[in-house]
Amino acid sequence: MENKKHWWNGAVIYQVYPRSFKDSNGDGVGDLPGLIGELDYIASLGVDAVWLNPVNASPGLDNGYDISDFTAIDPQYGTMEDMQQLIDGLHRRGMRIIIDMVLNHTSDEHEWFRQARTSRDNPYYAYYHWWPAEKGEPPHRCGFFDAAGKGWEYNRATDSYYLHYFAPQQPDLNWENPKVRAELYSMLRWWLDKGVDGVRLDAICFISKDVGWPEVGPELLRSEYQNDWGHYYAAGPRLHEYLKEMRSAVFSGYDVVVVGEMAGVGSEDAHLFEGELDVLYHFEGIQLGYMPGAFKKVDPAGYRLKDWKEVYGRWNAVLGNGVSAALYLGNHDQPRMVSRWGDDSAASARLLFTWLLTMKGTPFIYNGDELGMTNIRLTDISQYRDVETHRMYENLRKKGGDAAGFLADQQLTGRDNGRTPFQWSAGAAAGFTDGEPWIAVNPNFNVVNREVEEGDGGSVLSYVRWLLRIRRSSHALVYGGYEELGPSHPHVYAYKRVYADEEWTVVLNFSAAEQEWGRFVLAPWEPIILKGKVNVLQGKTTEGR
Ligand code: ISL
Repeated sequence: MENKKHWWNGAVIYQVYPRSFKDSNGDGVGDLPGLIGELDYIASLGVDAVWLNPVNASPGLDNGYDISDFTAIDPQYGTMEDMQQLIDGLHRRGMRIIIDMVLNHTSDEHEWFRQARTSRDNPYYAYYHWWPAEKGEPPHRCGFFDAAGKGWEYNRATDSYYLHYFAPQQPDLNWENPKVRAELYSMLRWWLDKGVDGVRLDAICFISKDVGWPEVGPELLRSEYQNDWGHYYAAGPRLHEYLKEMRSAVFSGYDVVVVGEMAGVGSEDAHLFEGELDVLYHFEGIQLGYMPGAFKKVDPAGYRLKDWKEVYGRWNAVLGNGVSAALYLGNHDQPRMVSRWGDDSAASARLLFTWLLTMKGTPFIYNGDELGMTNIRLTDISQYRDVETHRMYENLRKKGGDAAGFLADQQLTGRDNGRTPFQWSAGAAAGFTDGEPWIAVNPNFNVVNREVEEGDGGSVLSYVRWLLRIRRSSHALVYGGYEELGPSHPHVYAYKRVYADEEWTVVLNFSAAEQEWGRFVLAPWEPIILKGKVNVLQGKTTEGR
């Protein structure tokens, strides 16, 4: 169903991880002036909006997802003036900006928590969730980034435990408290008044907790929540109430897009977010190929294309009801797209982009993927910077687990794979910084980089630009219906996109071997795009990076 009411219907969003994008002052950390200097590059891609990962003041334990001041910019990224320049610079180039808002938790260095932890009588105590020690041990909750895997941390001054779904340094806000909600809403309005065009709400599905604090034993977790805490956390009783309230208190007054990061939410519940979110960033696709119930462990059999088709076909069926499903194959929490779903080759990158930009939904391009950047595959724990990897490693070591096996898994799944510096050129540190980069540069930067790809009509970069142009010129690829063709082929994904008398057929070989599909013989990783009967890709996909 067509819905062109808002600017984001049909938009393609480019995600910038500022820490790794471009450094302007030689401290090895990407920053806002660096990013501002590259806005022409971003505009040259042909995207509509930028989603910027958090740049708020933060001790940086989780690279900015631990905010200590919501209305200040962290000095390592720049100033509020830089932020305003970024907003204006994007607008001048006809693009929008979506900022990242972390509302499920704060940093333990946020003023609210500093106060809260001093005494049970402090007014900020009720801004967080506590379990008084006189009641004994709190019921088990999982802490994703906790070295013991625990979601409660003891605080001596108050003789109570506080809840943290992520690291102990990321205490969860108590949304039950109307003061907390009012503060967050006015903070959001403050940002929207600066001219930002949307928000990506981090881990927003976790904000409502069952404050009866039921025991969630392994049996219940298995039977009700697919053995995954994300599903339990996303099933809070007041989630929809809060999202509706936030919509009416904040977003309804602005023409902004609301993207919700929704781990643990399935397609069967997508319709419930109508009138609450505009884009539902679900995890069902990105989690394919992971072992059920084993956080960040890959299934040795890999993912199967039949499951991929099933997931996206099912989500497609819930589209068009006012909430759009995000399409993404990588982000700052994931390994590189081309390493995860392809084989690191430029051919596989082009194939994946063809799907991303011709499928129905809201596509997100993660910075660097447009160059075909690959996993770095670090070999030693000391090379990792990510709190998740370190805490999982500590946890495993405590239990005497298989450290070598863990490191092998991290080469496939570790978040740092997607966080290495953007590869601008074959120069020192890939042209990212004049200093020492905060995390290692992928050694393939001399072949995979923007500079060489600019000059190569067959590069991944050139292909992405071309595809974005094709997409923009077509109503069918953006708003058209989606119909899967030949669903039983194990390696070929084919579908039609139709709008009025405009019809496109996309045939994608998701394998490194030749495949037959009807009258076509597809080369390894080859995409075919037909507009009516015309093959628009002829000669475009055979060479180059
Ligand atoms: O819950 C999960 C799995 O069941 C996680 O995937 C979780 O939803 C995801 O890690 C949330 O990510 C976001 O919030 C984190 C931050 O570290 C990530 O970078 C961010 O994208 C904590 O703020």
